[in-house]
Amino acid sequence: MQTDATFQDYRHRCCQRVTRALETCLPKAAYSPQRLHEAMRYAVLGGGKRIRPLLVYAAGQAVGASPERLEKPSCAVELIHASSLVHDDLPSMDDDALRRGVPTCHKAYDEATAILVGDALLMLAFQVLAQDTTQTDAVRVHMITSLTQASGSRGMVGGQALDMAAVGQQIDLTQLENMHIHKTGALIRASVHLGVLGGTEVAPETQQHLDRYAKYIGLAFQVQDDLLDVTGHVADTGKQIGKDASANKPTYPALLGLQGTRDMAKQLLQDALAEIVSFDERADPLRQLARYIIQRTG
Ligand code: GRG
Repeated sequence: MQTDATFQDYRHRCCQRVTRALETCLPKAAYSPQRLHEAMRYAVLGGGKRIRPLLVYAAGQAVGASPERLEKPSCAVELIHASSLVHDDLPSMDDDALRRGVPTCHKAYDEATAILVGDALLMLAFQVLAQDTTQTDAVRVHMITSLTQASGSRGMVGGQALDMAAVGQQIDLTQLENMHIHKTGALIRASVHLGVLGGTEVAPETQQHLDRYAKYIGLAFQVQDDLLDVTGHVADTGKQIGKDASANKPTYPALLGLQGTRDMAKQLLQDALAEIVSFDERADPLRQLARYIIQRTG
């Protein structure tokens, strides 16, 4: 079993690796249109936990994929994530002034630039995947399909639509779960899937276990996010404590209470770990990532 220090080291190395790769694939700020390119780099390179790229690497490692084949997919998921954050912060969506402790993209630049940043990052994500020469044509198409499905109206964008429709509404646990499975869970699930696609001849049963692992941690991620919104351990992210609750958004603590929400997070962790119990030590980063997701304080 990997120690905590070993995992922190693994996480740090993966973050560095993906940040370097993102720096390379983003257009240089000196290229025209400079303001747009500068803002794209601002939105992607200004921090973040890089959980989705980490999942690509950890899932890929669990199935024996070479790190070279995981680099571009991990960039692609982070570019989509960054584009969604830029759009999520806009005045017409969550209307946030701070992200990762610094002004949101539309505050640092302007609203029109932020809309274009989100659009351009999304396109870049698919360009990066389409031009990934480390994959076969079939794998490339499979990866692009997986990521478009996870990001579109049947995935993250659809989840955001449900989220907006739920403001001020009484929704039940099933509806809340459905919203988060799409809004947050779909991209997390796709990250694990892309890691698996980086491997060769992965048995269908192994793929199913990893997919269920991803579903559980995707939900656990959001449950922990709701807890952090209430318990206030997000000072270093600059997120306003209690913002979701005060914005009349349905949350797990509102439906289950604090203890009920903590219990749910623990149960989801156990369920995720049970899916990969028979995997060898190459799956240790996946195990540690699942723990990190519900223990994180930011
Ligand atoms: C442009 C593809 C696209 C989508 C637009 C706005 C929108 C539709 C979707 C919003 C999706 C969204 C922001 C979900 C919230 C997910 C979430 C909990 C984000 C925080 O993730 P962390 O904690 O962030 O991993 P860091 O800063 O660490 O990267």
